[in-house]
Amino acid sequence: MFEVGEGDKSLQLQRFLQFVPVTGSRVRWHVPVIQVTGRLRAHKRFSELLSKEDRNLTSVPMEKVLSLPELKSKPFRKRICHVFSTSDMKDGSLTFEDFLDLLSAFSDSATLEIKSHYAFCIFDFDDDGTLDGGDLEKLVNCLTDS
Ligand SMILES: [Ca+2]
Repeated sequence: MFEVGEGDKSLQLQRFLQFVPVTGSRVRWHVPVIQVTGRLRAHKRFSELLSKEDRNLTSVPMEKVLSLPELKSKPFRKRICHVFSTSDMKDGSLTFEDFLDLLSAFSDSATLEIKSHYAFCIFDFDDDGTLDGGDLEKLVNCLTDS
């Protein structure tokens, strides 16, 4: 599917994006595609993920995010949390802004560039900026749940 240079078995983001038909002139990774009413609904859902004693927390633990019906059947759900999380603890927890980014990227309004960017990030399991054999192996393991 992807051609890489001789001896180069990795695929970098720019090369990955060459396979994606690009429309529009500017790529904005954090496009606020969710409008005000959507943000209010998103905040309500975000708040519902926090229990009463957790309401003072600014981020939702990954385990709670994984309970969302939209993520339950996704094989990459934990990886998705890690990609969108800005937590310094690298624990996959999401702030409300992280949560908005996640919802924006998976919304119908997100551009192909945004979806492609995050797809690359999700598949780049070791966060080294390239897709290689190790990433492909983990991807297959996620799909086969092994
Ligand atoms: Ca990688």
